[in-house]
Amino acid sequence: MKTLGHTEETANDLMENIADYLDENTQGEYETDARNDKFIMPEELLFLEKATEDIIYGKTEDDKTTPGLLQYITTWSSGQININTASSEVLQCLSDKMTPEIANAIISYRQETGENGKPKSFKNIQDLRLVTEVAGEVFADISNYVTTTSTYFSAIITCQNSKLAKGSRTVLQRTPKGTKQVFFDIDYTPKAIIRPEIKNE
Ligand SMILES: [Ca+2]
Repeated sequence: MKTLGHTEETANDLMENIADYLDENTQGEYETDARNDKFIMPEELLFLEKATEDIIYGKTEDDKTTPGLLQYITTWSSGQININTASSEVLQCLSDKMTPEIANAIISYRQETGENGKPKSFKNIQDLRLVTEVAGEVFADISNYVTTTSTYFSAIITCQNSKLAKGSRTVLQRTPKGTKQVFFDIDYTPKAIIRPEIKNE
């Protein structure tokens, strides 16, 4: 959240709110309607007192845009960050030592052209050392939290005309035995795709 421009206080309040919502303990400050279990989907954050729509979906004020948290988080994960696909903001969350410059160096490496004419990718996490900026210290700090393959894939299908926007979402998990569907929401319309003049009917 600090990477997105929120204050430490806003970040800490939301962190405590999330912790109370998640943990089995029911004695916290933010236990009203808490699930006391894992989140099922990222949008559940909207139930939380400290997660305002501005934080979740982002806002633009005085020409300054604060991106929404929703595009950086997930509830389906192997627990590791894919260095072949992660955004600069997500990479920066891996370590205090991961500056925006180092995160951008990783992204620049991915955009270079490899031997086969395609963009380069990290074949394994040791390949991260090929990025000079990821010095020994940074690598040691993040190596346990990163991977080079994604396990979960989310697909959002939307239909839209001048009056109506409708969508659905599925989440697939790649397993050694093949791909399985782990989530399906038949009535999911991402707020970001709805133009201001269009309302669901
Ligand atoms: Ca709790």
